[in-house]
Amino acid sequence: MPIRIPRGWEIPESQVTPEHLVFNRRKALGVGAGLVGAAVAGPALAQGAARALPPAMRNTRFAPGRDITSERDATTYNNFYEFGADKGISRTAQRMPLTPWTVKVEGMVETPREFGVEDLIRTMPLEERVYRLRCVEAWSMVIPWTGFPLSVLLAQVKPLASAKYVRFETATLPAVMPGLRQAWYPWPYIEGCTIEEAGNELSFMVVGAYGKPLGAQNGGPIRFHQPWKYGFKAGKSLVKISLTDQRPVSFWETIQASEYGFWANVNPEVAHPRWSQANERVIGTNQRVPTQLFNGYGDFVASLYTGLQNERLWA
Ligand SMILES: Nc1nc2c(c(=O)[nH]1)N[C@H]1C(S)=C(S)[C@@H](COP(=O)(O)O)O[C@H]1N2
Ligand SMILES: [Mo]
Repeated sequence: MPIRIPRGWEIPESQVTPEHLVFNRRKALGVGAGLVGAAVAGPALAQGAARALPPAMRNTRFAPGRDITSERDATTYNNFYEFGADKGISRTAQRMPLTPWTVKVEGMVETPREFGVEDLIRTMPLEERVYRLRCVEAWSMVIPWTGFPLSVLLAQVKPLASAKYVRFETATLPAVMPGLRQAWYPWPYIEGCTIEEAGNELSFMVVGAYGKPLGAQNGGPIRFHQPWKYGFKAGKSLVKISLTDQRPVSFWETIQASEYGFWANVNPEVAHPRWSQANERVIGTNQRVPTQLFNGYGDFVASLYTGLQNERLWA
């Protein structure tokens, strides 16, 4: 059989197939625990304030199948409209004080609570997950986040059976967020998901990246991430998480519902009204790679959507 040398623009097989996910999942189930591998960097200090993050084991159940994006790219190419509408907000965002910081978890719960992020970092079961991030703008990164499952946080407040949705609200700090002066935007930045999606094991509360406390530009000190959805679903710098029976209407949905819907699951076959979603630019490389259904996480999440084919699941 002739050896075929892939051209530069061709995609290695390993990046196309979700097989590695299936494999790791089986392996993880086989040994009973998903937490293996070496600890990442030890306690690290952010600039200025004494924020620390204990070492967290990498959970290899969620292998990304791609190289991790450089820390420099992930911390300097950002979407965070509260600080400005371009990608270069990281320096401006450093003005946001990240400590002390509290997040309320309230609404349709038995025991509403306000958590200090430093307390969450000390008490929650921290792990590192290397997740893909697919922006609706057709670029992507691979980022090692440190955090804990949203389900563990919600268990602390005991959601009522009547709660159907989770609503995430970002801080509004006019003194340090110049973007808020753009008064035509529907601040605060709101996002949401169903209670079933919130309970999925992939739904992750993020308090660190690259083994360090989460920087302001990435949504420090605490943000959300659901890697099978477009990145805009991941609310940054959260101050409130509410359980509700009303479907939250998000920031972007308010601006343009036809382009940014509630579900926003990644699907290469459903184009954005203004561009294709078939492939994505991998930040830090010259590559475009095919986009995968559910961003490659279908084994974990596809079952959430059975019976919902009448919903606009993909945009
Ligand atoms: N509060 C808030 N959260 C936000 C955004 C934003 O503008 N404001 N942008 C979203 C978008 S479009 C993306 S792609 C991701 C980017 O996260 P990152 O900068 O950490 O890569 O954050 C999401 N969360
Ligand atoms: Mo995005």
